Amino acid sequence: MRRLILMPFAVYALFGCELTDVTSVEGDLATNPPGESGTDQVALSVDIDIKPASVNNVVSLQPRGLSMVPVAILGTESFDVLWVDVSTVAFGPGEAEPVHDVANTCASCGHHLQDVDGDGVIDLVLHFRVQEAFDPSDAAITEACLDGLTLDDEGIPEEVAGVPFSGCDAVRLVSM
Ligand SMILES: [Ca+2]
Ligand SMILES: [Ca+2]
Repeated sequence: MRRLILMPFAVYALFGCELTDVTSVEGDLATNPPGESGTDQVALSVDIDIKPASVNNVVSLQPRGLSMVPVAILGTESFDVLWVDVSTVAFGPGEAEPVHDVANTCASCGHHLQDVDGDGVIDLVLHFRVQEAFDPSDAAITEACLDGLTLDDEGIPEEVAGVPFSGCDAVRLVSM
């Protein structure tokens, strides 16, 4: 383990460049979650779908109203969305919190379980205020990420309880 940690630093020192191989590390963790060491804080990689009904994922930055952007955390065989601690979830550069007020402000707000991609595995749909997730200065970004923690409850496999997770999806911000 020590060698694994030291090597990237050695490479960094030699070439002065940033390592970009994070994706493969996360991919490995998705199928082989952190084990006995317990100190590994690299996030589990999850799949998310910004605007589940949309492929282009266009989000309007128009500064009016409480426009919401839905984001689905996709469940898989190795990641049950019931593990998600919704209170820890943050989305976008602005790290917006999911909207909790289901009853009053709008019918489609709050979060719910739905199989949005039709793969037979339940997904978790959360809603975020566009203005909290994005700022006009973010207009050029092409990807937005969501992260959070899993619950640390009984019934959740120990290796995935109370651990960070993260996922990204393409997005196109428009200001008109
Ligand atoms: Ca989408
Ligand atoms: Ca699904």
